[in-house]
Amino acid sequence: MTVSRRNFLGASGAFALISASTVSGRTQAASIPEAATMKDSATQPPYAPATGPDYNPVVTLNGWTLPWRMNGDWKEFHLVAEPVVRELAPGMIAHLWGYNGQSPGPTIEAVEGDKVRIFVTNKLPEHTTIHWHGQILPSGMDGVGGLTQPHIPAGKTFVYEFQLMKSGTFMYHPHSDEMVQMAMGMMGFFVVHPKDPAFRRVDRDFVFLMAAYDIEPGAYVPRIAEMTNFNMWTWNSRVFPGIDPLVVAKGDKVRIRFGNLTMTNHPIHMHGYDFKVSCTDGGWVPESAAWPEVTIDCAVGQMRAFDFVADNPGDWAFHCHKSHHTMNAMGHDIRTFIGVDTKEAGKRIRDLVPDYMPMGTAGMADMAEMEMPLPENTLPMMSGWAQFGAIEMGGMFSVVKVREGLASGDYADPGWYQHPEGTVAFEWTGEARDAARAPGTGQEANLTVVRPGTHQNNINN
Ligand SMILES: [Cu+2]
Repeated sequence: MTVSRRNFLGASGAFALISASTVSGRTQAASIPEAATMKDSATQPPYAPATGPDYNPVVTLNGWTLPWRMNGDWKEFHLVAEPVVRELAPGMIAHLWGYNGQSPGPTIEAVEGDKVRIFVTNKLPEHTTIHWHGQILPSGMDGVGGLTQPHIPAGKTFVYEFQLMKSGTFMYHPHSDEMVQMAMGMMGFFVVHPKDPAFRRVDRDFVFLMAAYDIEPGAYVPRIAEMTNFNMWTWNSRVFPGIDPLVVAKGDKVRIRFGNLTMTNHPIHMHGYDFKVSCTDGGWVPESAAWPEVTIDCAVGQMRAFDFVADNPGDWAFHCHKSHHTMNAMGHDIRTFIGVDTKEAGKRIRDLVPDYMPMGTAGMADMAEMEMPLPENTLPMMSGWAQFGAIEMGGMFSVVKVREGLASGDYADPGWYQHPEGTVAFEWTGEARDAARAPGTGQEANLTVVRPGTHQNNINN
C-alpha cells in the first residue's frame, strides 16, 4: 500500500485533537484526507482494523481495501474517480475508468453503526456521482445524479455522510452517465462488518465484482455502447489466468461474496463442495432459511455471498457456468468446423489468403496448446496451465486451493495440489471392452483395472 497505516492514523489523530467531535460535518470536512492509491493488480493482504470494533477483514481478489482515518466519531474515506490502466491478465492492459488507481475501486470496509464520511473527488473528463448500492441512508446521500444531488462536475469534490444501519454485502458505482461509466469499469465493493465480531464469523472472506468489457484485439479502450456482445468477462477487472487463486486452509470457515455489474446473469459454480447463500445485498439469510447449492445464479445488479467449511482439500475449479464467460477475446468469432473436411476448402482459401489455417475440425482444444501468433494487446480464447496440462479456460475462472496446515493469514499460492496416491483419474489399459464382451450373451467379461503405482483390482461385472 502506498500509504502506511501508521502515518495515516497518526495524521488523523493529530487532526482529531484540533477538531472537536461536536463540530458539524461540514466544518470538519474542511480537511480532506489523503487519497491512497494502488499501482499493483495483485491481491493485497487483508487490512486489519487498528481501531474500533474487531472484525475479520475481507480479501479482495486482485484488489485492496481503502485506508481510512478517524475524525472525531466519523470514519473518513477519500475516493478519487479517475482514468486508470488495469492489467486484465499478463499480456493485456485496458484503459479504464476507476477509483484510486484501479478498476474496480478499493473495497470499503466499516462496521455496523459507523458514521462514514466519504469524500469523492472527480478527476474524470465528465461529471459523476456515487450510489451506495444496498445501503439504508438518507435519500440525499443515495448518489443518483439529478434526482438526489447535482452531478459532481469534473474537478470538484463532494462529501457523502451517512451512518451504516446494517451489516452485510454492498457495492458502490456511479449513477451518472451509467452506461459509459460502468462499461469503463467504475465500481467497488462495500462490506459492512457486524457489530458483534462473532456474528456469522468466518476465517476467510473473499470478495469480487463481475464486469464485462468489449475490447477489440489490439485496442485498449472498451466499446462503451456494447450491450450484449462482450468479449472480456472479468472478476475485479481480471480474467483467467490473471485471477489469483482463492487460498484456503483445510477446516477454515470460508465466505465468498460477489456482485454482478455486467449486463447478464452469471451462474457461479464451485467444485468439490456444497454451500449455502449466507448473504445478499438485501441482508443476511437466516441459517434456517438457506438451502444447499453448488451453483448460484447472480442476476444483474445483485450480490450474493455463500459460506462453506473447507473440509475437502484439493484444487477446485471455481467459475461462471456460462461457457462463453470462461473465454477471452481472441477466437470469439471463430466459425464451427467440427466434422468438416477442411483439406480441400483450406487449399482453395489459401489461394486467396496465403496464411489461412482452418481450425477446430476436431473441437477447439488444440487452440489452447497452440502458440498462435496474437495481435498486440489481447488474450487467447483459452489458456492457463496446471500440473496435468492446459486448463483451456479464460474469463471468469479461478481455483479454490484448499490445503492442510496453512497458517491463518497465509494467502500465498501453495502451488498445485499433491493428490494422494490412487486418487487421480487414470487411463484404462486393459482389453477393449467391446472385444471382451461375449457376443449375444449380454454378459460382460472380467475387466482389469490397473491403478498406476498401486495395486490391481479385478472387477467382476
Ligand atoms: Cu457468466
